[in-house]
Amino acid sequence: MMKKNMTSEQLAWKIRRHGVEMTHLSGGSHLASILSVADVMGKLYAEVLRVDPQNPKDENRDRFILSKGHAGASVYAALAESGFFETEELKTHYQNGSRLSGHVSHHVPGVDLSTGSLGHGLPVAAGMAYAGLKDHKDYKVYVVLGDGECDEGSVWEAAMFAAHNDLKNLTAIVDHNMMQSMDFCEKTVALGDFEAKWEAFGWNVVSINGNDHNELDKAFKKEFDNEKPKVIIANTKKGFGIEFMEFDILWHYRFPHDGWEYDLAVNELHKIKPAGVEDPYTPNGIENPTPVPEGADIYNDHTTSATWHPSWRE
Ligand SMILES: Cc1ncc(C[n+]2csc(CCOP(=O)(O)OP(=O)(O)O)c2C)c(N)n1
Ligand SMILES: [Mg+2]
Repeated sequence: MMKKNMTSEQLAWKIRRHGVEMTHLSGGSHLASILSVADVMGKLYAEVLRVDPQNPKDENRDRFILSKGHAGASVYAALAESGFFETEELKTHYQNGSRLSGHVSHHVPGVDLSTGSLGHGLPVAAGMAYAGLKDHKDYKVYVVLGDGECDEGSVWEAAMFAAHNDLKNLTAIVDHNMMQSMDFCEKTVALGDFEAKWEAFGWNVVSINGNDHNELDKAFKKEFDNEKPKVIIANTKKGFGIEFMEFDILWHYRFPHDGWEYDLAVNELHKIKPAGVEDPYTPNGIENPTPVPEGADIYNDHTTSATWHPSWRE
């Protein structure tokens, strides 16, 4: 298996397309979470992480943890497209007997930690970074968290530990899509001034549009003149790339059903397909898509509270 050379935009698109297919085939969930983090994952696997599909356990590899493990399809797709295993296997995701379990499994080549129970990725990443410094290794540790996940106390305990121990080799990326599983973060346990909180915990903070590859590029490259860990606040849209899913909480759990949901999802992705990428499932999109039935509540907001909306932040 060879690593396919792709730009981060091309890889991000592939992650989105695999994510639609994997959730569609399995009846699996969290598609909106996969879509919001696809650009971060594309950037990491196309350009940032020093990992080798021929030697997934290389002692000197960069470590990566997808702490928001419910978006497991995004890391499986990134690994398959990077040559860690065949992309054909992605179709088994969430099925009985598949090693590509719904949440992330460390039995899959290239995965450093099983995740899905939120709040554990940063503590483990901090431990890996601490060990790396103690052992005089030059690997780096990257961890992706959800913003709702940051309601977990263990995140802030690890944040203090990382700053106290000057873990400069640690980068956390928060997929700040303003939503969690049932509602907006603001309406669940508000994060307050999020950037200021990380700063107060002793971290270097970069806040960017996390669906913009140029901004991601600058954020990953940005150096600070101190020994502190770095957090990239990636301001994203939950469901980004498929308009009828954007900022609609329904698509945290719902999968694209047969018929118009799947057809429209695929065709929406085809509208933003970068040049030079092939769709492995429906090369030309869906040619005769099922029409959206009359009365479908397609653009309605399904959020439990309707008094605040993330689009207001702009
Ligand atoms: C410890 C724990 N509690 C609850 C859940 C159930 N759960 C799965 S996804 C989710 C919402 C996570 O929101 P966020 O971290 O913002 O991720 P997003 O899907 O928005 O990227 C919750 C509560 C879980 N996986 N782990
Ligand atoms: Mg979120």
